[in-house]
Amino acid sequence: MPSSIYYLCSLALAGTLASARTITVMVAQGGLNFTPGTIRAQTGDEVAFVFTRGNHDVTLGEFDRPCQPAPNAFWSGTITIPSGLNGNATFTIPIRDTEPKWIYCSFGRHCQNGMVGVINPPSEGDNTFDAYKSAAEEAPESNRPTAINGGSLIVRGDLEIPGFPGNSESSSTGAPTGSATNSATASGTPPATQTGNAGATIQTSGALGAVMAGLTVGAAWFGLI
Ligand SMILES: [Cu+2]
Repeated sequence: MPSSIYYLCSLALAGTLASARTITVMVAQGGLNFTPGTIRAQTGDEVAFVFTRGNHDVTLGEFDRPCQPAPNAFWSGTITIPSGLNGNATFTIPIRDTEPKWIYCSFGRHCQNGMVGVINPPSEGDNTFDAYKSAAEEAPESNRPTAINGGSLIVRGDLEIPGFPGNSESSSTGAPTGSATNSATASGTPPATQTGNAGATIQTSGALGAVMAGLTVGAAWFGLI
């Protein structure tokens, strides 16, 4: 009997692993939006936000407070990718429950201009993607957390993010792309280590958060999409 139980448990585990997905969301590929804007994910899935251009972020908000971060919100940090630069960044969050998660870009007035989305919207009721988007248009301002939180950031190619250790390491060796990992867990955030051969990975840390906050100010100074 123990072997049968073990077998069944193994089957259950294999089933769980097999069904976990990574759902890709493109950031600002065709304007100020997330594509798709409505994301359906199951517990155990991951959602990967891919940044390829402009100045953007992804922030966890709340339906009733559009363009404002939720308590302990996940935040990618402001990611700046100048046009013509060969590089991209991916911020991946784990999905730990199927509660609705309202998201927005806090850069400039992107949230007010429609750069919002939702993971697992309610199946009924008034809290819809369109309602959130409409309410965001009226939001007086956008705010964001002070540090990258709640996910892992992978940077690839020539993209330079101040304070991102993988970039300096890869450039100092002369390699076109490098691999470096820096893992440090922010308080209250379960670790989710990722590594990549063609990228550099970072977990949230207090020091990086401070640097990224500075980057946000710098990016805002440029004032462009
Ligand atoms: Cu944006």
